[in-house]
Amino acid sequence: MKTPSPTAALLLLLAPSLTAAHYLFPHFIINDTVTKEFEHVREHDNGFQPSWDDGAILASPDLRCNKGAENHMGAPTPAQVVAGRDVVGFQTNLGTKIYHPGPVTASAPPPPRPVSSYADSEDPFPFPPPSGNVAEYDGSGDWFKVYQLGTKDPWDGTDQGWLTRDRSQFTFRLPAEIPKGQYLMRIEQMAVHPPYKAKQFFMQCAHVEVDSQYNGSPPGPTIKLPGGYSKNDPAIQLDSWAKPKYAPMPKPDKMWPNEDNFNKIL
Ligand SMILES: *[C@@H]1O[C@H](CO)[C@@H](O)[C@H](O)[C@H]1NC(C)=O
Ligand SMILES: [Cu+2]
Repeated sequence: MKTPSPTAALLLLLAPSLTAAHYLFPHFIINDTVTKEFEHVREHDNGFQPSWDDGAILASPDLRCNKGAENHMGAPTPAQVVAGRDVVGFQTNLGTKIYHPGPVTASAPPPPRPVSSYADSEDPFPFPPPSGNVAEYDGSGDWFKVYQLGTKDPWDGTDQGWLTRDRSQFTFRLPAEIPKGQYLMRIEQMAVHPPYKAKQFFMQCAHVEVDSQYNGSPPGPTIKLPGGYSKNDPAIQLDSWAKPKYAPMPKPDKMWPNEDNFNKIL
């Protein structure tokens, strides 16, 4: 029998403390396959830290894919998925269970524009990039929401009533109504447990290449990140200590193309 390498032994020692820490979403999921960490997910430099800073995160580009994500744009390969067919999603680091109450949402901006539609631009640093390449995309475009997980209905206002509670995988069937192209796909968990109306944001982005037959109207409604969230939003005003009976979801108010992926656990 092989003796475990020092690295493996160290990992075993570290595992319990990581489970008690906060979470990352380094694994992309396609159907039943959990891919290697950061194979398709863009790493960031924020470690396990939640983001809030008294709401400053809502006005920061770090709200998109987390602090320092731009330093890792070139690393992931895009996950190859088919709209209307594949189940996609994210798994936490080491299968850590989400123990903070609060919604999980997954959203995507429209694909980076292909060269052909960008021929006469004079902007030297165009975003979305002219290449259509997600590895050059900072997520400054318009984001639409494709998945969300909130509370049981009816909800008794408790932490246990969140459908996100104690889960480590968040998956949904990619809607058919998504145009072909490369995308960033963003997962966000907004922890609502801190006192009063403070929040903790955990977010991360995956690189995804969608194959699709869809050429209908573009996905929407959309928001910008930052810009689309405000401290006054009902979802962010939720006071989890006030025994709420209803949990408003983060913006945008509607999902694309319909609400079928709301609170749906596969
Ligand atoms: C995912 O599962 C569906 C059946 O539910 C299958 O048609 C498809 O080929 C699978 N995708 C991949 C990438 O294996
Ligand atoms: Cu916390």
